[in-house]
Order: sequence, then structure tokens, then C-alpha cells
Amino acid sequence: MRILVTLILLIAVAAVPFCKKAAAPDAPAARVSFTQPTDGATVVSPVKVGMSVEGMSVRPAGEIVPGTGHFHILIDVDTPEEGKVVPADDKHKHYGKGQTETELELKPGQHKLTLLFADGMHQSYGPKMAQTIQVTVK
Ligand SMILES: [Cu+2]
Repeated sequence: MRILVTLILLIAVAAVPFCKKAAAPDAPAARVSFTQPTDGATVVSPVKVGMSVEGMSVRPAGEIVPGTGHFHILIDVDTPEEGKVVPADDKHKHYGKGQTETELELKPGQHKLTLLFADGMHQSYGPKMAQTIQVTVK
């Protein structure tokens, strides 16, 4: 009997490291970034865009799972505040299948591109989970 109790205790102790809480959206390490294009770049349409997140993980849209979300690219618009649902139109693109790259058709000229992470119900994680860059399309 004592051996059994000891065994159970050992298993419980061994399991502790796996019970760590998922990273909260406001964990200091969590952030998103464009892997391409770079800020200030001159590019040609269609523009190849790469999306990356640290401190959280990508998950297809559909349900809210703490520490996860999907990417959005906002074109020439402001970043929705935390908790606001990201609109779905040609200035707010959703990558709800969990995509991390895409190509954007952009008109020639200067554009502001914002990469934004939002939860499974498309609710913005706010400016702290966004990155804005400027590009010039030839
Ligand atoms: Cu979305």
C-alpha cells in the first residue's frame, strides 16, 4: 500500500511541469511580426507576406482557446481595440484556417499594413498583438 501511495505521489509531482498555464495574451513575450515584407520596403503587387507569432500559437478560427489565435492583415485602417471583433471586408483580411503566409493585391502607392492576432471568435488582442509597417507598391 505504501508503495502505491509513493508511486501516485511521484506521478503527481512529475506531472506538475505539464500543468503550466497557457501563455496569456498579455504575457510580455507574446508578439506578432511580419517576416516579410520589411518596414519601408518597396514591393511589387501581389505582395508576398509572411506572418509570425511568439508567445502564443496559431489555431484555426472557430472556438476560443486561451493562448491561441489567428492572423489578420489590415490595410490602411486602424487597429481594432482589444476585445473588438475584427470586421471582415477587403481592408480586414482574416486567415482563419491558420495560414502564416499569403499574397496581397495592392494598388500602387503607399500602404499601411497591420498584422493583428485575434482569438477564435475574431476578437482583437489589441495593439500589443499587432505590428504596423509601411510599404510602397510600385
Ligand atoms: Cu478572424
